[in-house]
Amino acid sequence: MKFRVLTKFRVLTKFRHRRTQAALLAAALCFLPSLTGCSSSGGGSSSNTTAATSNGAVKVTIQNFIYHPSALKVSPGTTITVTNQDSTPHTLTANDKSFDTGNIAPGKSATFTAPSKSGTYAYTCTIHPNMHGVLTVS
Ligand SMILES: [Cu+2]
Repeated sequence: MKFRVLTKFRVLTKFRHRRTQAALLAAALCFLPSLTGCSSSGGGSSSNTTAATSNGAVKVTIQNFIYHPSALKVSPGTTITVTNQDSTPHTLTANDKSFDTGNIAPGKSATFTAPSKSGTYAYTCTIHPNMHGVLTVS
């Protein structure tokens, strides 16, 4: 009886020892991805900044609730074509209402004319006010 208890205890300690080893191994494995983890982030596109344009065709694409580019520089009176590549309608509407595409259905395009007055015009989507862009006329 005494012996039995002793072996049982031994098995238990052996098992415990194994568990701590496993825990240490797991901790070591968890530590490795944390070292390399920071390099896999950064999904934002860097192409969404200012686009210098001529008087030719100026295009804005809406994709994933983002205007591409979100900052656009054009000459006064330029015609700008806005294409909606999302599956929900969007607008491109100046905050001061100086231009407005109205609702653009999914997959459709609309045009608007840049103001004749130089300046910086912030615009948004009236359906999704968290969408923003800036049109610079100069
Ligand atoms: Cu929208």
